[in-house]
Amino acid sequence: MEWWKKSVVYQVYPRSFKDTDGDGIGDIKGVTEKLDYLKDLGIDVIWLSPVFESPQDDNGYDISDYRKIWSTFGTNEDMYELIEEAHNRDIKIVMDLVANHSSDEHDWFVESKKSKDNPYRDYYFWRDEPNNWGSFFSGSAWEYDENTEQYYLHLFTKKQPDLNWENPKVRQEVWDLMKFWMDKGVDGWRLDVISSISKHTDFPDYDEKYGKYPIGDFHTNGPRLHEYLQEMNREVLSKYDCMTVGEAPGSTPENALLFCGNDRNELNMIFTFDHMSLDLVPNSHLGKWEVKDLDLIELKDNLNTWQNGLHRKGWNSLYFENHDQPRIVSRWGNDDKYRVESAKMFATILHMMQGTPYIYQGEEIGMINAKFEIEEYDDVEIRNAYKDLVLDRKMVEKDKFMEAVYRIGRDNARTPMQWSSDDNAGFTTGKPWLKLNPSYKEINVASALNDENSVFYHYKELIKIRHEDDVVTLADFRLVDRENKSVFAYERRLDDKSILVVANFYEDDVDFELAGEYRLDEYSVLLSNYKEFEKEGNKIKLKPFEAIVLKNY
Ligand code: TEU
Repeated sequence: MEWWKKSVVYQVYPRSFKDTDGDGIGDIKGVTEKLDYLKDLGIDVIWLSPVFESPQDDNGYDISDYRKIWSTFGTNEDMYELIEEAHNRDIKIVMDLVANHSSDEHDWFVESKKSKDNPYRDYYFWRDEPNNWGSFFSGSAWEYDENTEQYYLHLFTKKQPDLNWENPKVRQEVWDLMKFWMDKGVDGWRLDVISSISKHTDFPDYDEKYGKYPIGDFHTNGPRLHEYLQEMNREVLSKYDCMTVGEAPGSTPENALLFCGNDRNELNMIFTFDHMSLDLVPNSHLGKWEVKDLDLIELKDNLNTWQNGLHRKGWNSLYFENHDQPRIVSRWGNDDKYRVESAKMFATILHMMQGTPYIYQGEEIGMINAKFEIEEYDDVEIRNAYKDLVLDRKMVEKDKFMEAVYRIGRDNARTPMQWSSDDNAGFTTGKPWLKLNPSYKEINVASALNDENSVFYHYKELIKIRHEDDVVTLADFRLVDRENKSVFAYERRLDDKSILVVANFYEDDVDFELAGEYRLDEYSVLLSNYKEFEKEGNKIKLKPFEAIVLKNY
């Protein structure tokens, strides 16, 4: 079995992970310093958000030199040391390939914008007139260049010009930079916005009914996407024992199999956005900044569709958090009285499903969302949306917009990692680049390690079960009692072996009657987030956010 099918991945956002030189920004030496902590947790792979040279317009997702480590994060030698030290602990390193676009300060773009006949001109998309496509970060996806009197495409900020993958020279540049790092020992890639690398080169306008600067189907899953990925696999990936996960906004289980189907020779798995969009109002004129309550049955149906859509045909990634998503206990759980129970509940329902689980830094100690003044946020997505929607176009009141930022803003995940209750949570001896979440006094690694009932040890146990039990890896998935509005229950079955996961998704006690086909007395407790559970015959009396893993073998 491929190693990444038994692995648990931990995502490090280096800027916020650990600062060792006192400049208030995390660095690569800080990751190396914490390898033993991650080994103790039991993770197998570290996915490192971008650490390459960058002007940091989008915190490193705007790369100006793909072969050089950003000096504030350290040196290439620091990166080689991290790779070696991780490998010494049987931990693999996956880097973040941001090749849908580069920085506008990359040499390629500096050359490209010099003249229409520059050899690098068609490394990017230049047109005489823009179409009506929107940027994910507000405004038009086209920026006018006075010097050559043309517009260039940028699906993100204007400092992130989209690379033209139609140009075989661009693809060769990407293959070469991937091989550069894999020859240094990097074990794979998370591929940023990979579903956008193929453009509809006729650049059709969206229908005007979608308003100003729409973002829709033309932004993803372009005509040559899978041709490019099959070429990437032939030219690079097939030559290494590596793991790949593509960030694929706009994916459904059907087209996910085009990326990661067993016979596709493209990627190993993708990140879908489906389940993490269920509390966003679809096609809102405010984009992602209009939130609604989550419907548990919608979540269960969505996860069920992905579990059964890919099972035995491809492979699922499993996540609730990353550097673009808020803290799940604040978003869908209870980050106050039942923070620990709800954090453990989300971990349980995610990690017992089929696929490779991803833990985002701080998720393993149940970190929560922050509430800052608008001026205290760093994220370019938040800042641009505030200017566009609140100040310029006055499409939403500031208070309502800020409620959405508190709920789903990306900076919720980017506040510095909380290592201890010491100054700056032990993250830095300097001035942190982003305000800390004041919760660090109570929520931190040091207190978690000293508390056998902490969220940390629950994650550690889930990881241990996954490593030791092939049923978790190979079994099928079926929802149990789909119609139940409070309980998320499912079965993993492999031959006559059965794991039952039963989770109360809310804070009210609820009785859960197992259907007759399941005889509770044939099951024993594999893991629970409470000391013991109450049962009467085939009925379980679930406490707030109680999550139980039962097995019959
Ligand atoms: O995100 C791609 C993406 O789809 C964005 O819309 C992102 O999901 C959005 O900001 C969430 O609201 C990737 C990276 O994960 C993100 O950090 C970068 O900002 C973006 O690409 C550009 O590189």
